[in-house]
Amino acid sequence: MENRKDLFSLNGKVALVTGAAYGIGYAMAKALADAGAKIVFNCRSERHMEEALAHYKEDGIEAKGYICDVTHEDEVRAMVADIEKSIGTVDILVNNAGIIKRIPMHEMSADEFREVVDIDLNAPFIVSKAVIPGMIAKGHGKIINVCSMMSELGRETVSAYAAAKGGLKMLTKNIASEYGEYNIQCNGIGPGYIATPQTAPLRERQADGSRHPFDSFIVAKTPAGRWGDPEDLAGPAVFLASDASNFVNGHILYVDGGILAYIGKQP
Ligand code: NAP
Ligand code: GCO
Repeated sequence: MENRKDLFSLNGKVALVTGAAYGIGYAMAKALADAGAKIVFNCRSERHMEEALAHYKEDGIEAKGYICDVTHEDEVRAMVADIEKSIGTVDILVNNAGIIKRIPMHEMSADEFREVVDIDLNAPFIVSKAVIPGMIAKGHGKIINVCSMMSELGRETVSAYAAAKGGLKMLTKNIASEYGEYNIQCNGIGPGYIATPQTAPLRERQADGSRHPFDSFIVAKTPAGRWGDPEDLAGPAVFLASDASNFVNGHILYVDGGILAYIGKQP
């Protein structure tokens, strides 16, 4: 590294952030753009795409968007081929797209379980598989998988999500193991409880105007004493996408305000 000031620069890099129409994906994509990367993203909904492109433009970011369901390998391969043809090899992949279904396991259908695992675990395999050949040819690459506290812990009603995110932690370690020799680093980011549409049901005000019990529970369990903001993921994402992390591989970086370290405040 000639000049340490370039350690976190992403100038000249192409970053694909899946599911970056809003939420954590949007915040990470904006951070990567602010560090110099050219942003490409995807989602399934035309309405989300239109709103996202307007949001990126407002933020001064010339993002390219694709309507692509990450569980459909043919759509993913076509998207990556078009990116490589029209913009360049994908240097940075953030597997962010994900869903959750909060259903007691004994009431969850096998199809509902499969849908969560398909998006949260199978899709990161599909998208990573699509970009790795280009990264090998180019001699470098960064893959960042958005894991979760549920990569480490379980709780009621999130069996499919925890199984998927636990598997994603191990997929991260396996990609790191299999492709490290090609100068590809694969790491995970594990957000704590972040205020996005995905967690909105856990923060809804009660009929009497009081806080949702889960909202109060999370604030008490988090040393930082607050929910995370998507912006809290910006710095960790740039770190794992940049030369600053070239010898970090197979690591899950938890961005959780300390919740995984803390037994919780006495009621
Ligand atoms: P979100 O607000 O629900 O956003 C999810 C994004 O993924 C949307 O852009 C959605 O757009 C897209 N998406 C969903 N399924 C897709 C598919 N099959 N193909 C393409 N795009 C798809 O979620 P979030 O809270 O930002 O979470 C983002 C990631 O962080 C997820 O992997 C989540 O599991 C993880 N995470 C979240 C938290 C948290 O507290 N919020 C904590 C830890 C980890 P469309 O619906 O238009 O496709
Ligand atoms: C839930 C939440 C969590 C968060 C996140 C925690 O219902 O428990 O949605 O799963 O989304 O994954 O790291």
